[in-house]
Amino acid sequence: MAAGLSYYKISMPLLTPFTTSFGTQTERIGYIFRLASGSVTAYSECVTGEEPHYSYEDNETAMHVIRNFFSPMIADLPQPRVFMERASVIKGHNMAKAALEMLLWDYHSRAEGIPLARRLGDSKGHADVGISIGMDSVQDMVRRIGSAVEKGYRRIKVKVEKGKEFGILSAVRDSFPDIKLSADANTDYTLKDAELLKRLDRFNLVYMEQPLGHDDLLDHSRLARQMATPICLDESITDSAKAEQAFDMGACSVINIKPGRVGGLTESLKVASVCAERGGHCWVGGMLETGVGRAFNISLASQGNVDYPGDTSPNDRYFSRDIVDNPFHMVDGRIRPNDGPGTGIVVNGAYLSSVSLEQGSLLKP
Ligand code: OSB
Ligand code: MG
Repeated sequence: MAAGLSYYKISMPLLTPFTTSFGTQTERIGYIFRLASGSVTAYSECVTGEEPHYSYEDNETAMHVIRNFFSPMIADLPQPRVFMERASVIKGHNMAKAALEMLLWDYHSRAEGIPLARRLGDSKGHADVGISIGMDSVQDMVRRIGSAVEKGYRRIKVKVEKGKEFGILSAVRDSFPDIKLSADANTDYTLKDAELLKRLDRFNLVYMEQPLGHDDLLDHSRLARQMATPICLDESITDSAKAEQAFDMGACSVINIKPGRVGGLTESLKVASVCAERGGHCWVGGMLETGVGRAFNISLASQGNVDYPGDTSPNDRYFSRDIVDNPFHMVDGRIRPNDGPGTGIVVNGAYLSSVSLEQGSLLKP
């Protein structure tokens, strides 16, 4: 059956600006994809943003490779694994690949009438939820953590950067001595900072996320040998082979899995298996997605071998109104994936168009 593929470049203001060591984000600007064939309509989201700060990909590099290389590969509606075999002729561009790979997961699970969480494998029926708190005045961070703890989040992660880590972590630990706490540096340190980083052991973090370079494993393994705090890798783990190497080298014991970063859900499941086989831990991260990308993350986070709480807050933490009519709700620090086929999200087409800067077609039915 002929498939129609459309894109929407959305711009949605965030309820609160989000500050990491690489900058402050005040809106989510990104691409939503819609695949329609017969009676089935599927959606996905590309997690790139306007600037290549988190990785080398951005919205326009993603659109370039999707328009010119990847979209023709999905015209015959292949299974996600078949698409990934075809897409492997293009090096990298994982976020762009993932956008179409996840679109096919949604498409095929909707066509078969099966919830994505179940089609992926052994779902626990819920995701355990943590929160990622951007940098702000220490006072505001402590206040926001208080409200997150009250809402029932199962793990609090704070963004840190070189020079601000002691101020943030001492204040947070003074107010909340017992919470499950982690810190994410988004690559702000080098191995020369090892002495400073070792002094963070006193804060009893469940792990420290991506302290060193975005493509480094070796220095993380050197740091891990000196620190009591476990290392969690985010940016450095771009596929399951990297995950195996990281465990072999002792570069980390925990992995933040983002389907966009590793090229989709097929590869995400492999990374989760590697973590389980090596006696490590994993959880599902986020990229401030709309309700579209969020639904994939929550289905993945509900898998049996994802054992730590993720950065998968409910929709209303990010946007005053999301583009889906059935946002997720957190109960007792958990979110249940939708029961309906595929991601189960109901996209509001009129609202999606109203928040779009641009829309168009890549494949005509
Ligand atoms: O490093 O995990 C990260 C957001 C954008 C880019 C990188 C990261 C993040 C987050 C936010 O931590 C997680 C979320 O709530 O979506
Ligand atoms: Mg991170």
